[in-house]
Order: sequence, then C-alpha cells, then structure tokens
Amino acid sequence: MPTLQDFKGQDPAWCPGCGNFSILKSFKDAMVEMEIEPHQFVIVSGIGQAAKFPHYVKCNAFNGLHGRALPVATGIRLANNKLPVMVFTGDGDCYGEGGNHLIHNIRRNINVKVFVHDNQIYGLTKGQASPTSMEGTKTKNQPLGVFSEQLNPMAMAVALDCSFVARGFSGDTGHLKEIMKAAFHHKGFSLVDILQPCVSFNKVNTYEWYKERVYHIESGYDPSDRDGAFRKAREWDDKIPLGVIYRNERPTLEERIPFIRDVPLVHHSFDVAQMEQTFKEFY
Ligand SMILES: Cc1ncc(C[n+]2csc(CCOP(=O)(O)OP(=O)(O)O)c2C)c(N)n1
Ligand code: SF4
Ligand SMILES: [Mg+2]
Repeated sequence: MPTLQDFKGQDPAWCPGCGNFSILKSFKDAMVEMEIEPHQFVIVSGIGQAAKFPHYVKCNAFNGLHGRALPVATGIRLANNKLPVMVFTGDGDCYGEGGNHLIHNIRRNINVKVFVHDNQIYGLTKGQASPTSMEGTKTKNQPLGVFSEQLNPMAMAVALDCSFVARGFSGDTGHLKEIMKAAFHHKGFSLVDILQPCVSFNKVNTYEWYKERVYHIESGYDPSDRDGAFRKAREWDDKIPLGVIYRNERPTLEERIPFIRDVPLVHHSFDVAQMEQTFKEFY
C-alpha cells in the first residue's frame, strides 16, 4: 500500500500561502486512499505555476509547452489506453493557450483527467489577466481593468457535453480530494476546475472572497440532467457551486478505435518486414 512519502517529489518553489499547496496535498491523499502507486499513472503539464505540479510528485511525467499538455496526453492514451493519464494545468494554460485542444478533446471524449488550478490570473508571468479574470479586474497590464468578459469553463464544458464536469476549491482539501477520486474513477474526459487563490498577484479573488461564496452542491442534485447542470454551471457571482456539476456515460475515443479497443498499441506485435513493405509503397 502506498504512503504519502512515496509521492514526494522536489520541494515546491511556490509562494508561501499559495493555493497550489493544498491541491498537491489533496492529490497525494487521493492517490494514497485509492492505493495507486507512483508508477501506475502519468501526469502531463504545460507551462505555468500549476504546470510545475509533476515536478513536486514522484511519478511518470511529461512537462511540455504552454497550452500543449492535452496533445501529449492524447498521444500517451492512444499508445497505452490502460495507463491513467492526468493533466495538471492553469487557467491560462488550459483555457487560453490550450483552449483549442480543450474543446476538441472534450468532443472526442478521450479518457484523460484535467485538473485546472484556476487562480484567475497568469501567475508565473507575474499577474496578467487570464480568460477567467473577471471583467474590470485591474492588473499591471490592464490598468483600466479587463475589457473582455470572463470565460465560464464549467458552462462551456456542459455545453460541449463533457463527460465529467466538476469544481473544487483549494481551501476545502477534503472535498477536493473526493472530487479528484471521482474524476479518476470516471470513464471519459473529466474537467475539474479548482479555485486556487494566487496570494501574490490576484488581490481580488482571495481565500476570503471564495469562502464567502462557495457552497457544496445540495444532496439530491442530479448531475445527469444536462439542462439543470447548465443552470448550475452558470452560478457564479454570489454563490459558487462546488462538486460534480455534470456527468454522462458515453463511449470514449479509445473505445471507438477498433485496433486499440481490446489491446493497447504498445502491446501490438511489430513486424519490421511488413513496415518496410508499407514504406516502399510511399517511395
Ligand atoms: C506560447 C506561450 N505563450 C506565453 C508564454 C509565457 N507564459 C508562461 S507561463 C504564462 C502564464 C501561465 O498562466 P496559467 O496557465 O494561468 O498558470 P499559473 O502560473 O497562473 O499557474 C505565460 C503567459 C509561454 N511560455 N508560451
Ligand atoms: S505567483 Fe501566485 S500562483 Fe504562483 S506560486 Fe505565487 S501565489 Fe502561487
Ligand atoms: Mg493561472
């Protein structure tokens, strides 16, 4: 049985008080409780404070380019669809630079779990507005306030019929751990938006700001009702719902590709002579 010590990676270089620490704790607690060993999964990330996550966990990891975690995660899943693949990403990385990949992988329903550290700011590059920054937020780059409307990633995901849509809060680690476990066990593309205070550059969406607004989605809520989920996903200003907003069961991309459905590509036999013959056809 794994212990927390088994997941120890490098010492985090995040600012003291950053919400990322609680996400790291929730994740390690979830892995220990699910009895998953460090070698049994892969974490993929892009660039940003959030994307440093796999450095701080002992595991298989690929730290790629800004916004490009999902193409790598897709490649890994297509090569070995028995291997759990998770992406840890930021709001800029996932919803900005990587927004195109997010849309199309939700549509394909590849079985990858995406955890977004949503601090509503570009943290690593010292505080520019991100797609989830609220309209009017003043930053050094946007001294008159953000002119664009805020992206609602939960409503977007429900609109795209994303297989699993949930929100957690780094100030509520026990609840976040349960959301992470539910996402891990769900079959299909899973998007978990995690409210994560950036204590250095986001002076608006602080721990207090979130605590005044977040609430756990009431028991009896039906996450399979897409219309109800869309209404729930649109809640934001005074009341911000935490929990599983939407869930559906539908075939994954991996299940729809006949030659990897039963046997992962890595376990297929490889015939060099046949490959050479195929290449010759293109000469
Ligand atoms: C294509 C590209 N654009 C911009 C950058 C510069 N850049 C690096 S990190 C970053 C912001 C990351 O923000 P986010 O994904 O929200 O992560 P956070 O640091 O807030 O966790 C930016 C703009 C880059 N490295 N590559
Ligand atoms: S800049 Fe913000 S997101 Fe980055 S480590 Fe510091 S507090 Fe965390
Ligand atoms: Mg960010």
